[in-house]
Amino acid sequence: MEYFKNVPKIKYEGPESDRPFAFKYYDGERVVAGKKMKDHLRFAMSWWHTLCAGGSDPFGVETMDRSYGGLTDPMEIARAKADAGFELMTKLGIEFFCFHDVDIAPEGKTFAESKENLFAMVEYIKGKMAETGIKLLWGTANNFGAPRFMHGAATSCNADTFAYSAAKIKNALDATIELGGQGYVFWGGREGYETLLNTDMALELDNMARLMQMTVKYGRSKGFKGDFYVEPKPKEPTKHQYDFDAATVIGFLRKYGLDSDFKLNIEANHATLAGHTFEHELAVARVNGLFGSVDANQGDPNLGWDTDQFPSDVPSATLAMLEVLRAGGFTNGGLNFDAKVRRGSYTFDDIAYAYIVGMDTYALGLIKADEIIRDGRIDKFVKNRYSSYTKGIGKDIVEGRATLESLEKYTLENPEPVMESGRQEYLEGIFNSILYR
Ligand code: XLS
Ligand code: CA
Ligand code: CA
Repeated sequence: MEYFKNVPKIKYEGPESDRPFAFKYYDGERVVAGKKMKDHLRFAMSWWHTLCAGGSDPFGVETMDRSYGGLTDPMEIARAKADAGFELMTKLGIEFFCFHDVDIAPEGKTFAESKENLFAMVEYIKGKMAETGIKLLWGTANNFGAPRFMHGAATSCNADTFAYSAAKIKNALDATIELGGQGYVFWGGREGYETLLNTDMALELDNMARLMQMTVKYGRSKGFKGDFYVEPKPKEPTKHQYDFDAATVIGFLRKYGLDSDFKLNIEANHATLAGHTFEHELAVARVNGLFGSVDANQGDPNLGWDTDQFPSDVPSATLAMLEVLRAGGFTNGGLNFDAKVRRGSYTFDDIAYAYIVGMDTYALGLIKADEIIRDGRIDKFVKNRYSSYTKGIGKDIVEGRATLESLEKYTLENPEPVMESGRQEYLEGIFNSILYR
């Protein structure tokens, strides 16, 4: 059965094309900065937003048909979702997908039944992957939706919930390994708290690390060679999320000796919720050697929550792709569209339009980031700005020869430092002139 009936195989037609079902900038085979676009961008479809979310919000029911033509049996629906997902990815030329355990298979009445459903769907999806050549970017467990997770998962006050979370992660990781996944994500979910009046923060943090340590041990023993990721987010659903932002997560990973197995999965909308820019979070991951993967989406500057919109902001995508290129590109990671169509965009056609604009936005971001690097003026400016560290007293500082005494002597013997302009507006002008030429 065909689900995206109006959607043809999407091809690159160039910016002049006025056909809606066409790429204007994304040309997977085009070589940019030494690699094919598709290998730079490694686009992934998010199973949950694309195939499961029906557009409900606190004020209204679902607007989108996710019964796949009126199906009622949960396993039949699960298979229809897989069929629809692979149809969409094939039509868009998307080579990867990401999932939570409960996205691909319905929960049963017991844990054992849920496990059976999960592995039945793993077999089904494996067949689709073999047919299409589409791969798994990363898997994860939804340890936040059900009532048992109301006080958190690894950070729950209830040890039975900790155990349940561990059991779910074991199965989600087994499913990821079985499907050849290149990553496994921990997003905080309800790992945080509402009030210190009922919270033992020290125990909760230790327990969160304990579950990650167990996961690494188990995964490596099963031959998983991919990356584990933590995805920072500052709020939603809890008031204080333990994985607030990249810097907080890096401190946590180092404290608990997890930084050689874990990297970061940076989401654009989570960066802005934390009061950072997307590129700031990517840079923090990069300079700490923990850049891993990206959840590509965007928030709304006028709304203070996680709107998970499809990315259409080209300047932001350009700054993000500059960071990705500076990090040396993706290895196991990629650009997962953790994004959903607006509630009013309720048709299957809208999903295709959303992916097209997202893919075009990142294609343009990549092209422009490469042009900025090749133009060289911005990099040259930055290099020159720090040139005082390449000679004299600056060289002594960075090479470890300076002491407080030697620097006092230097300061006593020399005149007041002479400042140079930071030239922010000049640099913003260069950025714009490359973006809009
Ligand atoms: C929620 C997160 C979530 C993770 C995977 O805000 O973005 O979807 O990416 O659990
Ligand atoms: Ca995400
Ligand atoms: Ca989000």
